Amino acid sequence: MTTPEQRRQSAADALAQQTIELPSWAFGNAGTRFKVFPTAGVPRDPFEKISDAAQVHRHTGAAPRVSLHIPWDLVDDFGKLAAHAADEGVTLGTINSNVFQDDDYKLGSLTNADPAVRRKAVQHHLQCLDVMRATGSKDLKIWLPDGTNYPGQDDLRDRQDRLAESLAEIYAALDADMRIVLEYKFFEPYFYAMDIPDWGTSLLHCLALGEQAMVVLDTGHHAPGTNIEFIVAQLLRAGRLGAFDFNSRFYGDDDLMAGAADPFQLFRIMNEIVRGDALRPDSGVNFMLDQCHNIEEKVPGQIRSVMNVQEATAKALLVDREAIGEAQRSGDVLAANGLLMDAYSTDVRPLLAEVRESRGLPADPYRAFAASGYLERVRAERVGGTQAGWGA
Ligand code: RM4
Ligand code: MN
Repeated sequence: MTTPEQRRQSAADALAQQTIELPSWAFGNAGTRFKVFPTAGVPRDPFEKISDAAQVHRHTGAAPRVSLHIPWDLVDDFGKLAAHAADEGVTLGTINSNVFQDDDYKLGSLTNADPAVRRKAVQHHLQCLDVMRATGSKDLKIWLPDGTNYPGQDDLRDRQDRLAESLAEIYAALDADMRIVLEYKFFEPYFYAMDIPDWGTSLLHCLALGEQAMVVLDTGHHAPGTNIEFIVAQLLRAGRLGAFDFNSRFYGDDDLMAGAADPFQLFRIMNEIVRGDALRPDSGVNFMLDQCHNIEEKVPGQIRSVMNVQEATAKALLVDREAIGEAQRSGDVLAANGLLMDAYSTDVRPLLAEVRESRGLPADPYRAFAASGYLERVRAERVGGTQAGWGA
């Protein structure tokens, strides 16, 4: 039997160790296909993106890594970018490839029927591996935009075979301590059939590739009503959950702040993570955000998102595991459900404030950042040049 105080203490210990990786693209201007609203003070280059991301870490103590997107974050000297990150107190994390913005990829990249286009797409990933060697990154994230719009447009099965071949070439070039993390998405930018539409397809390719290939679960990439925590449980069981892209959705791939649209869903996801003992820093699951902030300020938007993930995690950690296990085994439906809801209904903000203060961090990172004057300073400093933004 654990007491509530013991559960609170072990939750505090686990929360103090939790880390969340930030996406560099969250700090640039973003929008929909209708309009990108510019925001004053937005970074003009990858160095300034890292500086902004470091602010999130400075105030939360929970965001020590930044994902880069190639080519959006291409620089001449990645060693210099890594040194700048270290100066700012963060490290460079996952490298994201991009095969969705080149004319050649209209009919596919790694799946294209034309071997020359497939070669080009594979080469791009090999270039990403070189970037990783310079930055010290260990994960190559592949989100495959490929798909078809019309039945009969291309042979679905041939596309899978070509994909398997292309992935195998990239996989063969990995260093021993590197991983491919393979994302899925059920629709968009193509609408009849995406080539990696779901976790099953991603998992099959990962299993064929080998142990250095893992599935990425982007919380915005499912059909409405999908039970995402079931997928989490299943991938953990298979030992193939490599990473999350956290964000919120109401309708499509909305990329809203994690925990904003459905905090209960985020809690249920984190509950499976805790149940599967995957919160440990060495669990192999990288918790990342994949978001854009179209109408809100970007650094505070990331801080709020990190806090939302922490709150969902704290609640999941407070579930009385022994009691719920007993209720489940004895078939006590209402008691089991009640125990889960008790944890979800707990106000964990005081616990998180305590955890932060015990680490010398502000109790409320959001307010501390607002009071820091950082936004006012960069708005004045970052005048001239071109703001980073979607596609730039
Ligand atoms: C995709 C996917 C990827 C992200 C790109 C920009 O929908 O979520 O993870 O890198 O968008
Ligand atoms: Mn994603």
